[in-house]
Amino acid sequence: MTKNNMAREQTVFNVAHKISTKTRADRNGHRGAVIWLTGLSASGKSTLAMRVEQHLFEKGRQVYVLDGDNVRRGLSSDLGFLPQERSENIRRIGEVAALFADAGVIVITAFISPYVADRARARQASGDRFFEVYVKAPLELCEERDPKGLYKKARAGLIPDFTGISAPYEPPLMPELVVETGTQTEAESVQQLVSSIEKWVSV
Ligand code: ADX
Repeated sequence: MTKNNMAREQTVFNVAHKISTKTRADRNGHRGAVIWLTGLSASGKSTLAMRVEQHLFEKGRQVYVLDGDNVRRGLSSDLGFLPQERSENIRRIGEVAALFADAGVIVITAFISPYVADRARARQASGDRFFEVYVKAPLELCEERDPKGLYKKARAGLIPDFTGISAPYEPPLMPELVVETGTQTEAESVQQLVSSIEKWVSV
């Protein structure tokens, strides 16, 4: 333990809220939760997240999407795609998502989050409010979809460390849910997610 860490332990304290988790859940009619979508680029994470957000919002739920591309333009604008930078990106999102869930919100995160260890740390930050969803599509299909033209650029060597091409993706070992976007329609995937989330957040 460094001198700095010791100082922090002795000088930074936990401050208790006066509003309990249960009080927040009772008012919202649902629990807070982190719905952690992980999968390759172009597997459908953002599309699904935004559609599910819309569905839940229309049903009166407190819901918000944290999306990789958006967060990388702000909170994580100082980070690139090296392994340690992705880890830091996911660490930040894991902590921010945990705060959202604590506030009673259903937060849907849409990040590649390629490393098992980083996702495990995000789970730790939220405990039993964390639900991992593997948005699964074969690499060939993602590459064929290539909505942002990034796979093409990665294959041409213009983007280094591209997930699935020149950087690894470690699939979840025991996700709470697998959504097969390669074989289902978008509407089916949305429905599958919405009904699982409704179950997970019920009071
Ligand atoms: S993560 O690995 O740190 O979780 P994140 O989800 O935030 O990644 O960002 C992924 C998005 O950044 C992709 O959808 C793509 O648009 C863009 N991107 C740019 N460079 C890369 C890269 N080298 N690997 C993966 N995605 C990249």
